[in-house]
Amino acid sequence: MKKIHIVSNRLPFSVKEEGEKISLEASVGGLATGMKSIYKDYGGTWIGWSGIDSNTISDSKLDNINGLLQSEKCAAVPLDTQEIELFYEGFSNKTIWPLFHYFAQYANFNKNNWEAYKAVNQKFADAALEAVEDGDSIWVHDYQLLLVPEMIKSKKPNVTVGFFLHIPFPSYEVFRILPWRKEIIQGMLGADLIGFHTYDYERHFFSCVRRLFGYEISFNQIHIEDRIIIADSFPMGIDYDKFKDCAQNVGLKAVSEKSELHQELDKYFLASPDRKLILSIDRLDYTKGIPNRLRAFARFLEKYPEFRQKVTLIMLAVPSRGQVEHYQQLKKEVDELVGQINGDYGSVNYTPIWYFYRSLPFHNLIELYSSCDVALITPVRDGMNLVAKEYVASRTNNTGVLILSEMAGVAKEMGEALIINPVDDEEMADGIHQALTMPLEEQRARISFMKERIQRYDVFKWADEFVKSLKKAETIQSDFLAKRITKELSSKLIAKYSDSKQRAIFLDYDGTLAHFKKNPQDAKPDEELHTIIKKLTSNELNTVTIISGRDRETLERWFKDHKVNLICEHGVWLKMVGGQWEMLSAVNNNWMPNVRPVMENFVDRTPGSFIEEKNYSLVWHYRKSEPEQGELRANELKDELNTHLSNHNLEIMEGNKVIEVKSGGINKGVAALQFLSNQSFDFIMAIGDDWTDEFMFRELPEESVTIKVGLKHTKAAYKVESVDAVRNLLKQM
Ligand code: GDG
Repeated sequence: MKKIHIVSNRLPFSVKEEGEKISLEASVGGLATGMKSIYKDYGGTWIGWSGIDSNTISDSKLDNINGLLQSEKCAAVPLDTQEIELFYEGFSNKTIWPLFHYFAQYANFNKNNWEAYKAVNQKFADAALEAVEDGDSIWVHDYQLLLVPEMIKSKKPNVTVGFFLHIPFPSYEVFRILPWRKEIIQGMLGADLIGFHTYDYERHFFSCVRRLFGYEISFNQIHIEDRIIIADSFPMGIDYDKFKDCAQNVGLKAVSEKSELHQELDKYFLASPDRKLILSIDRLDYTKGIPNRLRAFARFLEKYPEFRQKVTLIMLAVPSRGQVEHYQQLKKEVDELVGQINGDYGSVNYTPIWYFYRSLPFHNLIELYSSCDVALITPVRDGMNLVAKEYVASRTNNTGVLILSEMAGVAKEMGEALIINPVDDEEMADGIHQALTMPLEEQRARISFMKERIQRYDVFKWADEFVKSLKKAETIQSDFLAKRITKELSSKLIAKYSDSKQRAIFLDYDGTLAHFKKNPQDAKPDEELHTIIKKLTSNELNTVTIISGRDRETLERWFKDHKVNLICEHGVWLKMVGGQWEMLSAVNNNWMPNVRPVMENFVDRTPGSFIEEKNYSLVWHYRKSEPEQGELRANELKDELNTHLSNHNLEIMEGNKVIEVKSGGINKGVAALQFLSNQSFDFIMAIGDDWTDEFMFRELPEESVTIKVGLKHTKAAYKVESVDAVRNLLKQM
């Protein structure tokens, strides 16, 4: 079986030094847990930094560490003091982190840091390239390694690369600020599959790809020259059972077995039965909204004085990135705010905020989750936020209330939480009040609903789903390559052409013979195209037909000097060489009962959209839908109609925010067949680039040479990349 390798900034082990003795300690973080099964089942190597500064450790110790890591199937990427400063603390944490979390004012754009980021990404890529073999897959993680996918792909195109971003992907308006924005997107596009926590991050990414590179995106597939890249959302889960089981054990412990913290918590409740605890846990990071949370808590105590003496906020702030200036400022601000609130509202036997600036052991975390009545999780930006899911998983009796910021990715999944705006003190203060007064029944209903989902979609499922999609991406890519016209294939087609005596050649115009132009009237034939058509039509064995959606007048004007037949308006009109325009049509409505349910399904899945029924057509309107979702669904609908309703000779028209399905068997396929019906040909070729040409590819006899321009899924037998490739092929005929 082919292997799957993992690349992440940190390895899933940290190195412990006790005097001369060195050992490894396995990480229990979400990523390490999620990857465990993947890493074991697929027997790959985990590539990453060990956390050791290679400048400050002796060579013999480093060898020792590397040996230990190797036995755990890890390959360490050594980083020295300067690399840590410029690549990690610098570009990763002072540029990408703030910018991607919408703290553009904190982002610094230092060229040296960027150069170091590139160089260190190359180091990671080189280490990965050493581990992989052709046909293997690699899963690269997070914002520190955005350039790695391309660095791997360019050297080993046969390796399937997945990339997952654990933080938000910002809107184009923010992303565009980055001087190296194009390089970053290009780096990510080296992957075959790009994963995000939410659909919003995915659509921001698509928007950046469209705006910066103009690549075509259909569904969730990005089409670049000779590759297809899939982007999708995979909301990361937690090890649900681990949290549930530990919380159950905590609940069963005898007093003597309880930790000191747990005994303190018990004492607090014993002092008065109507006492309540609110929990706040995060790394001390400016994205987590800690000062806002503190201010809102103060506002709560001010607005609802009856809760003073009764409600305590336990705030665990885990030290993080202490070398970076903005984190030092934040620490100062939080220290001051805690002091101020405790000073304002505290008394001899009441401390409003219990503040811990440290990391606690796992069992303490569970004790906090299971003891606190409310979890207050209010980041100003957060890719996902696993603490919210951990709190819910640990509520064994289903009580408790989760207050959640709408800016955290997790809010998309946990609609049953109290969702608040993290900068709105008033709303948060009222949210706290609502949480503390919420009836138990309502608490249970909300928590059990959320539990169901996080139990089902846990971290193992998340990893599995990503790997499944990675395999699908591999198949899509190889399907695409299988149909591509290579040099050898092109010679075979030319030989087939030369051996034939009666040839019918159907050529679509826009996107096939001519490049698209902003103004359609500017796409008229150039000299090269005139020469190609002249040569093709001068061969009397050839019957050449331009078959297009264009109107009669335009086609007639452009091709008046050529001996070509014209079929226009998607098959409504035909004009033979030297003849008059004639209409090809036949109308019926018997397809409508089949199409309506398909459209209704899209109405259900796309808020704001609706169906209009006309005499001979059904129209799906999506102007009022969320714009990017509407576009995405429109593409899906077209594909579904093309795939499932091919027997009906339907004409599917894409208008301005509408998809219209017309009756009547008017399409390029019917027109081409009608054209062929009175004549016999021993070589039929059709070339086209869009979905209207799919009718032609489907209707023409099986032995026809049908060629799709572009990489999209097609009924055609072959594909070519571009208009230029079409012209090159025709020139050889
Ligand atoms: C990034 C993204 C995304 C916290 N304090 C202690 C402790 N923790 C554990 C929690 C939780 C984890 O740390 C924190 O995870 P989050 O998801 O909340 O946040 P980030 O660290 O910022 O993670 C984030 C995540 O990546 C995954 O993709 O959700 O949006 O920013 O698991 O339990 N663990 C222990 N002691 C503590 O004091 N043992």
